[in-house]
Amino acid sequence: MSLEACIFDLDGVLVDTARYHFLAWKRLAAQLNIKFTEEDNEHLKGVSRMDSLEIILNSANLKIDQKTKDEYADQKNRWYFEYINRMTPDEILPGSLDLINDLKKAGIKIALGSASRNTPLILERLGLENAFDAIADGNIVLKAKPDPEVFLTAARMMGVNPEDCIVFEDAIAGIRAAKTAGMMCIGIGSDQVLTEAHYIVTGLDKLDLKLLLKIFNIK
Ligand code: B16
Ligand code: MG
Repeated sequence: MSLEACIFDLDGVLVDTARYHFLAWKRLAAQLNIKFTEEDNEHLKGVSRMDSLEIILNSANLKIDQKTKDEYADQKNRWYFEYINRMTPDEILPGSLDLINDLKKAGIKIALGSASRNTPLILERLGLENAFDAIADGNIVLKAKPDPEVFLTAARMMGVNPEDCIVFEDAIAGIRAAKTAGMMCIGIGSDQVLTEAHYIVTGLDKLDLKLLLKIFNIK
């Protein structure tokens, strides 16, 4: 491969919004008398809003109609919104800005590839709304991760070949999406969980351009 572009997942890679998703889902689960732990929340990472709700309802064998599901998903999002609407640039995870600037200086394109429909608000709160060459998110993508659509859309928007892209992902579903797209993938998180990634680090602060080139043997 020649490194043309890097695609960043949002929740769990650039910012720790997983905590806010957890608190909002937990509040909804409590209202429905469903037990919901941090471990349960792991299965929702990278998964779309409606699919996340389905997972929670299925865990309690709860069958409800689509209109009620839509109301529950909207309610969860209103609670989530209260958290993200208060975010500040201080919440950008360590190493993110250094890596983004490193890549930009080297002429490598950067994109965002997220399942979240709240991406525009989160980027605005972080001051990153103009940082990316392309943004593919839950507002324009139809098929959720592990479908590769989000990453293929990002590559197409940047005009680069999928095989010349590296994806940074914290979710198993996201790693599968990147690999199905034919891209290289760095897992951000635990090496016990993200075993399918090509390489795993605990955070973007453990990476720089020199190391990326070395990992993938790019001259
Ligand atoms: P929203 P990512 C994903 O974002 C989250 O990991 C996942 O927990 C969430 O359900 C999904 O976005 C949808 O988010 O409700 O804001 O549309 O990791 O793909 O950046
Ligand atoms: Mg994520």
